[in-house]
Amino acid sequence: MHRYHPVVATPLTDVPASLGADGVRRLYRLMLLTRLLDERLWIVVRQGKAHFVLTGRGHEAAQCASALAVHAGSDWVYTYYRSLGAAIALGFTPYEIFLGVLGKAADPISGARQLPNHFSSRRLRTPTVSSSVATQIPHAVGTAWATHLRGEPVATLCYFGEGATSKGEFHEALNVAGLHRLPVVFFCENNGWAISVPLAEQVAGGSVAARAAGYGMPGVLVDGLDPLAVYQATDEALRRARRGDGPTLIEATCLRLTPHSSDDSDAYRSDDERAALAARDPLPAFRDRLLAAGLIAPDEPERWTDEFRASLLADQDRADALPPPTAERARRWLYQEPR
Ligand SMILES: Cc1ncc(C[n+]2csc(CCOP(=O)(O)OP(=O)(O)O)c2C)c(N)n1
Repeated sequence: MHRYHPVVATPLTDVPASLGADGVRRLYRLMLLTRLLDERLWIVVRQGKAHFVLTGRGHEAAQCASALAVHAGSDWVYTYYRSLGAAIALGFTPYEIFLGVLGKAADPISGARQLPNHFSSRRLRTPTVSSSVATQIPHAVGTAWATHLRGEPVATLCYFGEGATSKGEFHEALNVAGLHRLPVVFFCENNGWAISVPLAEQVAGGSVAARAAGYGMPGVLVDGLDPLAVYQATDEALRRARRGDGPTLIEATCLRLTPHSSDDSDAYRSDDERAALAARDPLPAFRDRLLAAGLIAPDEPERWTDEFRASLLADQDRADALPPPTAERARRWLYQEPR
């Protein structure tokens, strides 16, 4: 018994050619997997198995769709702590993410030395990032400058929130990128909140995209709840960068459907505000759009949900069975080793 029975399928007219129908199905599956992993990670914290988690619920459309436009393993990507969906779409596995969240020695990102979800991988060309807000932005510009000097036809994509655009690093980095027409795409996920500080108290002028004009680059405002629009905008900006036409600043409007982190009470938002956000959740909206277009079958969302839930539980158990790092490792790489 399924709830969805589209009678007449209406074709989607805005599927980007480079994504295609298969790409659209893949995008929905990635968003769904990200959401189910996200929910699982918060349960793991409530179970007392992990001390902290920070996810991107409500950002899945912006994150998964933009990451699908990356040439993974060739382009460079700087994520931030909220980039769970981008990480999954780039090729990090849920098992790897459980290893970090559960603080296991086998965590491939940092051996559990960093906070969870500070994604890095040599294979995926995602350099390590700091928890310090906005520090990845000048790093991304440095990477773009290096690839530019070497004449490599690759782009660098850099993710951050709108709160990060108040930091000096953002302005310095965009100035250098604009000045030298570097192959970098700045991707701002604007969820309206920097922890408890609303956009109106954080971003002078009220628009992130408009700031691009001051740095001599295009600023693109995109609906971050519409995965196809996000894919199109990011794909175009990355192509521009790869062919040597310079940087772009994209502002994708998103929703933060959870507290800032598992350590945040969310007390500064009312129940009514949270309910209004939940009603605009991008995941069921995209599902219904694809069902109506006949791009996914009526039974697929539920079937995929069951499959993903089972595989995530198996991943969690497999990761949970492994040991934590040894105490001796805590100081390694911090001080010079005794000779
Ligand atoms: C330099 C610095 N200042 C403050 C913090 C504490 N902090 C962590 S996340 C965050 C909010 C950032 O908001 P935003 O950039 O909008 O991203 P979001 O978390 O909303 O995705 C702050 C203030 C920090 N990590 N680093």
